[in-house]
Formats: sequence, C-alpha cells, structure tokens
Amino acid sequence: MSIKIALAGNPNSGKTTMFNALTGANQFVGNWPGVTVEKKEGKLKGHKDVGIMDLPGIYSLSPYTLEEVVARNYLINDNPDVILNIVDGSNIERNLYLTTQLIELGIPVVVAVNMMDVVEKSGDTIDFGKLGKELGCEVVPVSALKGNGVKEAAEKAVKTAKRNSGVKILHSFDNRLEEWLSEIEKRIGINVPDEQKRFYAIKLFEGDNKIRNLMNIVPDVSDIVSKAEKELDDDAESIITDARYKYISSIIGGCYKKNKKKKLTAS
Ligand code: BGO
Repeated sequence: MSIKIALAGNPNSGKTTMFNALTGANQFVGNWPGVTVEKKEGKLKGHKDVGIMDLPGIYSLSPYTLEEVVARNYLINDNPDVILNIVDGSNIERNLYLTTQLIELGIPVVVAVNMMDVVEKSGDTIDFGKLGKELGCEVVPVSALKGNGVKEAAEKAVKTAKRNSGVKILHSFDNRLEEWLSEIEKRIGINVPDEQKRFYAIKLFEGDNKIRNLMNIVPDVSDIVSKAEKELDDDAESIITDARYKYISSIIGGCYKKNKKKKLTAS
C-alpha cells in the first residue's frame, strides 16, 4: 500500500528545509496544472512507498491567493492519507491559525513544531503533550535545519496514515457560533462525509463560492448568516477569524511558556 503525505505550512516555517531533509535527492519539481505555482513531490528517504507532496506555503485555507486555492484543492480532491503540518515554533500562535483549519478538513494531521533550536535558545518552553491533547493530534518537536526530530515526525505521519482511525475535531468556538455551524451541518446532511462537514459548514458560513461550487447540493444558509452578522454586528468571515484566534489563545496559554527573564532584560 502506498502512502501520500501532504506537507503544509506557513511561508518561512521551514517547509522547504523539512522537505529536503525528508526526501534527500528524491525530488521531482514542476508546476501545478494551469498555474505558475511550483509543485514539488518526493519520496520519503528509505520508503519507496511513501510519497510526499510539498504544498505551497499558505497562511490560511481561504480562496484569496493562488497558493491557497492550489493547496486546498489538493487537500480536498487528492485524498492524502495524512497532513504533516510544519509550524514555526517561534511564532506558534500565528501558525496555529492554519493548523486549526487543516484539522477541520477531516484528514489526519501530525504537527511538526519546527525551529525548536530557536525556541530552546530563547528559553521559551512548549508542552507538546498538552498541545497535542488540545488539538487532538500528534505534535512533534523538530529542528529541520539541524535535522533533529525530522525522522520522528515522518514516522509519526506514516504511523498515523496507516492507523487510519478517523479524525475527531476537538476544537470548538463559542456556543452561539457552534449552534449556527451545527445547523448548517444539519442542512448539508448526507451530501458531505461526516469528517468533512465542519470544513464545509464553516466555508458556507463564510460565503466561500469556490467551495460552494465543489458541492453537488448546496443548502441555503443565508438566513443563518444574516442572523449571525446582525447579532454579532460583524461580517461572517471576521466572525470566524475572531473565533479562531480566540480559541487559539485560549489553549496556547497553557502550552507555551515565555521565558520571563528574557522579557525583563529586553524591556
Ligand atoms: C534562510 N531552525 C532554524 N534556526 N532555522 C530554520 C529551521 C530550523 O529548524 N528550519 C528552517 N530554517 P524555508 P519555507 C536564511 O534561508 O525552509 C530557516 O518558506 C537565510 N537565507 O534555513 O525556506 C531556513 O519553505 C539567511 O532560512 O521555509 C531558512 O517554509 C539568513 O528558516 C528559513 C537566515 O526556511 C525559512 C536564514 C539566505
């Protein structure tokens, strides 16, 4: 059985360094069909049956850049077995914005927290076990530049792909928003597999037309969106963005400890 790993992360998170460390010289470079966005594929070193697809660097799964559209179309249409999400550990809160969206896709995710040499040097600490529990996925410390943790991250990704035990999305937004999203999920009904429903519900709430076009049957959710926008006096996309950042800051405080000494000397 062959396994497909999709490498996803923010620009500058160290994705290229990680891809090179995982694949060595085993790479094929081209373009994604129809667009001038580089497409890089490779085989995991020592595993002929494990392919790695390096997705363009992105900050979110919204439809506003070619890179975002290429990355999410691949994730939705090409059924990778697992996403290896490279996160810049020195900028973790911002990077988790994408992580939460990747988890919503219903594909198993392994998070590789990169730049750990930088994090360690700063004296900051990350509780990986706790972060993994909060996110509902494996979290592995890595320094792609130094080669530390790269093999472990790849092994965890392969294991997760083989386990194929389904995805349970643990994160939730505030109660009102959850009620609106679950009403949208109900209206989506059986037209989308269960594990992808949250992603589609959020995209319908946001009014993402490219995702609407991918659906065979699109439920009308305009009444829910208007109600939410009126009650919260904000547009639907900003409602989701705010909720996502609120959720991330609610978990990060318990998982990431800043070096207090460093803060004092810096000020
Ligand atoms: C330059 N640790 C450290 N310290 N740096 C890392 C690590 C790590 O674990 N991983 C990657 N980097 P990309 P994307 C650079 O290129 O892989 C560094 O966009 C420089 N270049 O070496 O390109 C990596 O593919 C001059 O840094 O990321 C690279 O995701 C001065 O992070 C940068 C300093 O990595 C981005 C750094 C001419």
